[in-house]
Amino acid sequence: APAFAQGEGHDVTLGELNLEIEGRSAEDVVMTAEEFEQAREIYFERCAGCHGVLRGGATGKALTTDLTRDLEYDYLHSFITYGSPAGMPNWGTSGELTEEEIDLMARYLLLDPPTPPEWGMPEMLDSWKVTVAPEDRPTEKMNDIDIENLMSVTLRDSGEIALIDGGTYEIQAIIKTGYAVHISRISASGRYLFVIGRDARVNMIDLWMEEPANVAEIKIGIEARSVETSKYEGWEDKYAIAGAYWPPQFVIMDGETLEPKKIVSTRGMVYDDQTYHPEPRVAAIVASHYRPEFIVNVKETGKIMLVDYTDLKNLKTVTIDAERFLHDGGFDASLRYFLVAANARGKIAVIDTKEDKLIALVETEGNTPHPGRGANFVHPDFGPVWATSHLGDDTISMIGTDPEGNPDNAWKMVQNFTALGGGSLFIKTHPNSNHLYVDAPLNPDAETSASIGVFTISDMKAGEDPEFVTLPIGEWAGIDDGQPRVVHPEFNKEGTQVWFSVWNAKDKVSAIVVVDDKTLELVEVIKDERLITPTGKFNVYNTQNDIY
Ligand code: DHE
Repeated sequence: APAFAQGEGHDVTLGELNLEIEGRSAEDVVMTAEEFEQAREIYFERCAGCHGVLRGGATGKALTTDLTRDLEYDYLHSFITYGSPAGMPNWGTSGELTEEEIDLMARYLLLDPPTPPEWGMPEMLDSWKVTVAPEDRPTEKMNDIDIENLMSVTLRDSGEIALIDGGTYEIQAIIKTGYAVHISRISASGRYLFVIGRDARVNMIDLWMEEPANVAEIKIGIEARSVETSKYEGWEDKYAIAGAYWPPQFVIMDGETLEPKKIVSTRGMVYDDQTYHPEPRVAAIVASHYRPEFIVNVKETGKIMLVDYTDLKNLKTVTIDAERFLHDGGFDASLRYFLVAANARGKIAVIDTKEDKLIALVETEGNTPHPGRGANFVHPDFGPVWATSHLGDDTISMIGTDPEGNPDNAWKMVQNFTALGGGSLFIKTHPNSNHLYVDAPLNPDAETSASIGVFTISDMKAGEDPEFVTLPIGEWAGIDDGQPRVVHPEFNKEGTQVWFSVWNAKDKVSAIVVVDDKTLELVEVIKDERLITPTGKFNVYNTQNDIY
């Protein structure tokens, strides 16, 4: 813990900042060192993802002290309590932060943020563990699990994943991982599962073992969100890559052991005004199917790096100027084009991964596009499209993705329509489905945040707002304690059933609800005391093959 609440050699008082807070005097310190440490932790867990460790802003507003001291304590206090329709959660009224914690955070924001330490090769090697060496692993699949239909489910607040059978709904394993696992990705062969925690711990799980378990792990930084593995022909399972929020960097690792091979810093110039940015965080990473490359999206500088992994010593990288605040995205149905949201700029950047070029920057009409990996389907009038929902409002935007068959619609926003409400994070369909599912977990209204909107694709018409039906997934889960949010639709392998997480507080009952895709009827409610705060779910086959 720092000796002082602010690194200026003394505890800063309210008087020194000319701040008046009801019930406190000018001689009072803004906060004690102990409070500072507690606030730093809350900031890391709840705020840094959107606002940045150095508080430069991205999905959330900048919170540097030149701004916060003008806004003043009362404003910060009420903003944290009530949130905003543009995506700031209502930490107070939702009960997620207590009144004391909100007061603490409002005061914390008046002080300069501490800079966390660097994390280079020595730290990575220190944290690297191979628990089962490649030569000690099975040479064939040793279990009778239907691996392709497994779901890897993030148990956010218990620091675990659950492997659940997509056919029988049985929990096959609960595996300890990093704090608040963010995503799961699958190796090209389908054998290895990689997960990354918010604390930047990468776990590698061997699905062939009699009981799937960790075989290697490493911590690649202090804070992270993305992991992926090489998928190009001839390079299957050869490398893994993980991207960090802090320090801003990515690392390419051996695909069998996670041995760190090459660390690349992403600090540098913002693409447009070419000023230096100290914290350009690594957002989504995908593996190209057209070249031996990783596609690394750098948030604050707005650059997309196409990193050729064939020669790590003579690393060739194509760096594309795209747009600031790149966040999440996915491929089109042909897997040739990659679409990524520059979310705080309301744009989608489209990369042709065959030609290694930016081919379009499409403006969506909604506020803050948040596609997850997006949804691909064939629209009756527009042909193949990719769709995203939005964090800041209820808009769904569709972009044409077929330059050969439907050139007039290609890389244009062909239509916007509305779903349940703002606060949407994910949208999903499957090649075998005629439905498009949209969530709204961050909507301030409890009923909306516990529901899913469903559109029928074959009924969609150019120029007409499609109707949708609302599935009361939260109600179907039968949980009467807390205020669970319904998040992240994910299909089973066949595309016949769709799973939703009913995400409740850590000490309350959560569930997974499975729905029949044809009839939209409830199939199963999976409840188990081990299912603590389920959020993302990743079907092995669909994730391995980028089907969404
Ligand atoms: Fe995520 C994907 C970052 C909050 C669940 N999230 C991603 C990706 C990034 C990201 C960069 C893309 C990874 C990739 O494809 O390689 N997420 C962030 C944040 O910075 C943010 C806004 C704030 C934070 O503090 O983390 C954030 N995310 C959340 C949540 O609160 C969610 C709902 C619950 C949770 O588990 O933390 C959440 N994020 C997810 C999920 C995906 C994801 C389920 C993967 C979607 C997919 O289908 O691929």
